[in-house]
Amino acid sequence: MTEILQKLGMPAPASSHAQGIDDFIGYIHLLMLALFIGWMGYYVLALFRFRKGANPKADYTGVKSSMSTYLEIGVALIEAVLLVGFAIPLWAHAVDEMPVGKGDPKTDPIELQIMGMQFKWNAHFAGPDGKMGRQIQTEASQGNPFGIDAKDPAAKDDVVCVAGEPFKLPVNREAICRISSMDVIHSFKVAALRVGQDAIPGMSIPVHFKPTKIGKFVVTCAQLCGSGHSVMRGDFEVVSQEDFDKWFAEKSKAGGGGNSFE
Ligand SMILES: [Cu+2]
Repeated sequence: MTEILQKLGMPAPASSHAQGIDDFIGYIHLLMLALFIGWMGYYVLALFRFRKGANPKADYTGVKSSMSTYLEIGVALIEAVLLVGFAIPLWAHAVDEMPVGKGDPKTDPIELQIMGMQFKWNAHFAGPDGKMGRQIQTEASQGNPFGIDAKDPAAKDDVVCVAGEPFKLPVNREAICRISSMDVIHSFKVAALRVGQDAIPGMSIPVHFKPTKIGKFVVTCAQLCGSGHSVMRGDFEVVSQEDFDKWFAEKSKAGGGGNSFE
């Protein structure tokens, strides 16, 4: 399935769950194909069976048994059980189960905030102290979309990438992105990772994934958000843990969060 999807323009899967999503898309299409063939067969059968030649006089009474009603109710009940009993709980489980670290800063999930704004994506990591600087909503601006309080000591070492500056993520390590928006509704979309989540002002919605391929990727916006929607992008790079550590240390020392906004 992945090969067919790639021929149709889908980028090669680059996260641990991407293959599962591709397989899922494949199964849905196979199911739709089976339904299509089944219904088309039924349609042709109906055309043949109720043709004018075999039925010169129309029958206005129609079906008398209640069988079809019971069948319809049965199908609706089975679908309701599948949806409410299985699909929704399983999906909620998959989405809500955040990866938990074991206390090792090298292998624990890396957490960051992602902020959409017209028309850019911004990223904010806690610095080496593991603490994100205080954020004041009313202080948020184009240059400081996270509203980081420069006076807070915890903000001094934060790593912040704004105004289109690319950010980095370590390969083969869980990432938890808390997605938000500064203005209108955007949607965080990374096709190669098979990740998508709406960015809603006033909400912080977590998504988690594990990138498995080193390379350059693009966050696009999947929610029409204004005149610059089509050019709204956020570049990021998935790199080895060593390269990530080097970049992170440099960015943090350069005075990420706090200093640049004083
Ligand atoms: Cu947008």
